[in-house]
Amino acid sequence: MITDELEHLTSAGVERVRAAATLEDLRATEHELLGKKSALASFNQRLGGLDVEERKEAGRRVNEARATLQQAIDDRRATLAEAERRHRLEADRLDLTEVLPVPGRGHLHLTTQTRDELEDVFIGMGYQVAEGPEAEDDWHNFEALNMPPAHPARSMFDTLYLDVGEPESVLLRTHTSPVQIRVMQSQTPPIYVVAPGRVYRYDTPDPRHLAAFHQIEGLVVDKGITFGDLAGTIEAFTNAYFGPGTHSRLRPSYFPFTEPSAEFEVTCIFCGGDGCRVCSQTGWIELGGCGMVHPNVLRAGGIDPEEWTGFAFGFGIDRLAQMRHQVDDMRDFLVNDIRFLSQF
Ligand code: 2NM
Repeated sequence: MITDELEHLTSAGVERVRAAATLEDLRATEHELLGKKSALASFNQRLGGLDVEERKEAGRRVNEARATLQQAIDDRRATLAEAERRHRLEADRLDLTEVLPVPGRGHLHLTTQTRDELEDVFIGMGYQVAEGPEAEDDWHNFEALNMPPAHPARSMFDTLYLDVGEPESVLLRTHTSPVQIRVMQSQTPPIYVVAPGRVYRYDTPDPRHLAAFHQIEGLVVDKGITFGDLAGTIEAFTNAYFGPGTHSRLRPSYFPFTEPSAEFEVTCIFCGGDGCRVCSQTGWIELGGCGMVHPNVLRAGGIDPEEWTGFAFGFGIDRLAQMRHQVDDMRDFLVNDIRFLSQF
């Protein structure tokens, strides 16, 4: 009697186990078939009413049934676990050979293209390219450039200070001139270098200004360098970069790190110097600043101003790109709108 019931229970149970579709399902089925409240568990209670021999035999059969069900469950669990593992692997598969339907290849940002072209021009003129840290100390960014603490010229640069060390001792460089200081400290003249890179100002962005923009600055230190060498270099650069037929001119200005100082202008590339709306009918477009390196700056760089002289110049890379491509709003450089960027 018990034997028949057990046989039925076992075969029905094995069917249930084989029908379990997931590991989750199987766990529930196992609980139902072998748990404390299962039909199998109730058999153990019924054993108490049997005599010794019968009880022994029935107990053995209950254990057999339990073992059979447990084996079926274990087998099913292994099968389901393998299937779920395969499924997971298939879902996670990353096909590195897959070709996605993208509209085309990307390219360098206009600012980077412009920087690369400028570097090429100066390398062609015999210059080396130098880089330095964007987080600078007050000494390299200001003091060494002839701007001691509280010097009024410091207000020419709206400085972003970092919350590091003493207040206002570490900052985001406001120009790449500190790179030139580092070059002077680490090399002996003759020096012919350009320092391109990102600089920062505490400014509200507008169509012609960004708070983070790019500059390229040049520095020459050699024996007997004169203002004529500076003017000739600016002219040579203008011809090389904008093409023959374009020229440059200097007009007096002020920078604390150069004396004398000048602003330089180049022939308007839109009207060829005839006068148009872009150049306000002047035929010239202002590009950057320059001058003879101040003796205090040479000394800060460890160079004897009695033995060596030099000139320096600098201008904005983003501004140059904006001018050449007639970009109305420089903030578009940073929006990452592919429709804007893919034009260049
Ligand atoms: C400019 C204008 C004028 C400049 C000066 C130096 C240094 F470090 F040698 F003194 N580097 N760059 C300089 C001079 C930069 O940018 C508008």
